[in-house]
Amino acid sequence: MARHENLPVPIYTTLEPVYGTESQLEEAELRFNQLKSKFIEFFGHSPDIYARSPGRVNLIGEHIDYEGYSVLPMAIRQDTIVAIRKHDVDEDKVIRIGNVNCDKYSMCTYPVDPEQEIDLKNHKWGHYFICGYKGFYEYAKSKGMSVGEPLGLDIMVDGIVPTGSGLSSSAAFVCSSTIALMAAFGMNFPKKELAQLTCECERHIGTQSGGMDQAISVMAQSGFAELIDFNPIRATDVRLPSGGTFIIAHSLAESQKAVTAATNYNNRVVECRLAAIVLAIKLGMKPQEALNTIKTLSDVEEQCVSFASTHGSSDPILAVNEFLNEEPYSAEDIEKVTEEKLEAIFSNSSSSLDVLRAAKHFKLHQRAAHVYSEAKRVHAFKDAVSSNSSEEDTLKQLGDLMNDSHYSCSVLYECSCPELEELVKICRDNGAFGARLTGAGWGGCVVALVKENAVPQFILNLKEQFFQSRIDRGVINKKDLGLYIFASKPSSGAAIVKF
Ligand code: NG1
Ligand code: MG
Repeated sequence: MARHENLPVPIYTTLEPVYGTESQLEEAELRFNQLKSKFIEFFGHSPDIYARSPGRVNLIGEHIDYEGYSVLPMAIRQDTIVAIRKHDVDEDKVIRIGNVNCDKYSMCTYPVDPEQEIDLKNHKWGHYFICGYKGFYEYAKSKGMSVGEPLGLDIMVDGIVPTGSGLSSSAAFVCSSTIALMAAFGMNFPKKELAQLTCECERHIGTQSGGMDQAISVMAQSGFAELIDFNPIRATDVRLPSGGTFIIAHSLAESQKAVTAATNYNNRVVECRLAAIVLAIKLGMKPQEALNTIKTLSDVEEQCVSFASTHGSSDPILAVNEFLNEEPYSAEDIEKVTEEKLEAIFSNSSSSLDVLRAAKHFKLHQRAAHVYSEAKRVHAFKDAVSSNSSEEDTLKQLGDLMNDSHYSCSVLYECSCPELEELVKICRDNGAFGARLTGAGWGGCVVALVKENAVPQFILNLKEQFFQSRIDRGVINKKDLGLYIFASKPSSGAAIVKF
């Protein structure tokens, strides 16, 4: 059987194969109809074609995709749909991007030049489409495909993945945009190529992300979580135990990753790189060689093998314990080991230089300890799912791994926040097997594993114990509660729809 990362994006002429249940299908039909009417109202034409791509919840494996380690997410039913029409040669050469939610997201226009720079100082929602636009042209060019002179485009977007919640609304938007463009040009790339190119092009927004979100959005299969490996990208179906349900709940702290990158997300990417370089040098590599070859913590594993002869194990956590100080490092401490200025190490990455300017110190031991232990938990999770233990035991094991993951994110990686801590505790107090922050953190959602038949009561309890006080204070509207807490089944991945 062909592995699905090698297949192209499926093209459907009806919505049934995409939206699993009857109620989802009804909702989707409404949304597609509304999208089409808005498109005609704004642009005076029907769209040529549609693409959709879902958000995701990461079950385990946080902040390790950019270090080269496998992660285990599943797609959620909430997605972004993009309708597109390519202009004729005699029409105006401009990209117009509208949104069905035009009160919140006003129309954006951009030039058609695929080499345009994205104005990061002036963040606009339409920038995510332009990421996909640039990515599409860069990819086509690198493959020698002829796409002709850039033409104008009409775009209309409908996204229902909650933003700033760690559920990857950004990847859903970038992937659906790129796939819509590809389809409008009559092309279809293998999913693993799309996952790679959308990961790279989302970096135009200024975060040095790994590839998890785009990979799962493009490659998800209904009914399965996926073990995603990188270098090369692969997706392996993981069937979850039937007696448990994943509940997603929003802490209502919005994590604005694009705005806080220098102190949060990109800061951790830089710390991991520095931890990897220092560790490799301590394990015997020449500083210059380490600077040239060591990009991620997974690159250091080879060095750890030499360590096994003296320590009886090549477990990188042993090397972290032996060689990385628990006290935070100053830039000078690190430069003594690397024999190179930090500014010089990161000279070709302006977002990393922003990190260096903002950082007071670097916690190399803690970040590396998180990454190496989290990488192991992903495989333990996958093994627990496929073990022969009773369902109850399996769910307990999965819950324990989720709790350990949260502890590591919170204490070692420091990407939690008070609202997430409160919500995780409430989930556990109400009988969840396990609960953890999901996505980048610093706000956004938690995911909790709950016994299937306890789900309705669990949701009621969370409403009472976490959300009610926020409704009373006017933070959210009671009628919107369903957006902030819901059960999620593994949903399907990206698709092209042509009616
Ligand atoms: P969010 O912030 O949830 O979209 C981010 C990264 C992922 C991964 C997680 C942490 C982007 C687009 N995504 O996800 O690649 O590193 O954080 O595990 O930046
Ligand atoms: Mg995102």
